Amino acid sequence: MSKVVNGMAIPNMPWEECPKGFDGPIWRYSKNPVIKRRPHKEISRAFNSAIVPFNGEFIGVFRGDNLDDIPHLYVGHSKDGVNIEIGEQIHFVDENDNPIADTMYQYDPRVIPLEGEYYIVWCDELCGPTIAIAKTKDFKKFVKFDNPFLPYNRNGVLFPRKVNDNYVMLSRPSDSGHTAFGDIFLSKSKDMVHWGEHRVVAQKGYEWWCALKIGAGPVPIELDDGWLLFIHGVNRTCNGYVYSIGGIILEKDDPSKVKARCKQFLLTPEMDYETTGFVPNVIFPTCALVDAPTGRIALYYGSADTYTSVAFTTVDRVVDYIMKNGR
Ligand code: BMA
Repeated sequence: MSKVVNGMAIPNMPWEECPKGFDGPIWRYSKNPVIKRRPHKEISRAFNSAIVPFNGEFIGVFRGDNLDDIPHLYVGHSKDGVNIEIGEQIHFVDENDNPIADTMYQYDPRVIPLEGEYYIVWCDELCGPTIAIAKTKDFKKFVKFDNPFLPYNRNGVLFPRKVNDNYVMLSRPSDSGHTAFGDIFLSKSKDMVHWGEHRVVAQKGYEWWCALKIGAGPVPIELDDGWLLFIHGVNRTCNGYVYSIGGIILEKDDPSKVKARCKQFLLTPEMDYETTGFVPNVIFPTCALVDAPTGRIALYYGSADTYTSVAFTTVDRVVDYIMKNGR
């Protein structure tokens, strides 16, 4: 049995028991999707987003695709984690409080609680897509730093603590378009500014569901015996890309090493809100709330690049599934 360490109790996080007779590793929320089309007057679709517990409720950073299809970041609030109200667009300042001009687009934010603050890592425009980083204490003022990586790169995910005295970031180097390749890399930094010691963590698979590319999903979940990382994996069909959700366990003291990697997907597009929408057949995990005492997980994922959806599992159930079906 794996135990969550360094986690917190989130007794009010969304939860539904596993449906009777269901034997898969992850089950969907019965009221999906939790964010439907047109959630805000400026936004046609909100998805691939992240929330965290905050003052007894939940707050997050949301990707909102505007009425011209271009994505920007918005703050969102929720009392219960599923009824989510999207508020103001985020504009960044530098460390001296000077406004920074909005880049052309921003998307797929992760929110990482780290050393008493919240880091936001997302895909930003810098002569093409690459990873950007900012931090906030209150979700009102967001201080942006220099981009940690050169273009092109996406799916930056910070670990929630230093490992062996280094900040650690996963990323997925890419091209400027709908990248037809993708592997997960790990980079280290002493100061959150200079990143190096790059390592390949996991490459696209032999398995067809993740044969084209894989990328990190939510912030890795620290266990007593490793790190649980949900990923996206992409299959290229004659009718376009299909994005599923997979799982990997990384070594506790050296998370550039894979302990087990699930050969099968954990969840694949099946429901109408996953197979139909702006980009059909996409489920894309970007956030996991974990209640440390019970090991319950609420996994947030974008569906069909149109909606935000939630699925549930427990640490024991999903780790057991990954180990049994691992390579
Ligand atoms: C990826 C990213 C995601 C998106 C996915 C499917 O490359 O751009 O934002 O959900 O494609 O369209």
